[in-house]
Amino acid sequence: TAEDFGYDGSIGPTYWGERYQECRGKHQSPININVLRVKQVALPDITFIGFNDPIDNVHVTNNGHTVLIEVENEPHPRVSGGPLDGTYVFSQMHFHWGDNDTLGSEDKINHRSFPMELHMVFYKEEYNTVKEAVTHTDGLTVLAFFYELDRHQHPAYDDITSALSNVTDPHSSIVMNNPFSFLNILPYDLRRYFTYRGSLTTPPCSEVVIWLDFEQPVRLTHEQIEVFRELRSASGKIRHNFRPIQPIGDRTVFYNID
Ligand code: SG5
Ligand code: ZN
Repeated sequence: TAEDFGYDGSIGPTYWGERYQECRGKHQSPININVLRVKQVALPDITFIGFNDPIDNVHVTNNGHTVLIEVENEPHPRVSGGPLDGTYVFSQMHFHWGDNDTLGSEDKINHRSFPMELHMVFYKEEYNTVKEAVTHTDGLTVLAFFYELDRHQHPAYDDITSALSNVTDPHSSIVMNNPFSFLNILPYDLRRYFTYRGSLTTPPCSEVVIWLDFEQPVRLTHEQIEVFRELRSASGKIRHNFRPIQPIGDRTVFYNID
């Protein structure tokens, strides 16, 4: 649960496996993606359902490990197609970042880190709940988006950063003032992505995630990313919350370009 793992010292990633057996598994996330070793494929188009709709009652929560964005109203956005069999329902999104702009992403590409990464977590509709979904190897899909630095502010992120300044304390939560649309915060190109089978990147590290890592980063200013680094946990600022890369083992990463 929430307070028994962290990113430093005796509760850091090196020790997760002592309490959570699955964190020692052979199909863990994150990984480094070596672009020379990926298998190029032309997968069916991904269908993004409800990503364009303005959503009211979006909750932003500092849970002491990251900031979670959740939607209250039904129906939740959905995703299908690509490598996915069936439809996956939005659960929550959250971010991983680093102490400075040279690190912070979880997956890496050719050993390159990005300053921040967004995870949109979806559970397979036929499993009805996240709790049930995490007991199936195809239970979750996470859409992952990298960030890179730009000199120009990304206006769609202003609503998020102003929400963040109201949840700097751990276990604080607010409802966003303005309607929020998923597509507005994503990169333009959603056709090029890497996909592989992996795990949750936090305990319990369940190996139930179909990862989709979109190639085109979202561009933010240093100042916009700095707002995330002001968020606090019970023991001070959340300076970093990314897990180190794990062995790829016998897995193949696929690269969709079509
Ligand atoms: C997130 O990472 C959230 C989890 C999420 C994991 O950071 O974890 C925390 O913030 C620690 C408490 O989301 C929740 O706990 C929802 C309340 O776990 C899940 O989404 C489980 C289904 C791991 O997600 S990740 O692999 O995409 N990084
Ligand atoms: Zn995550």
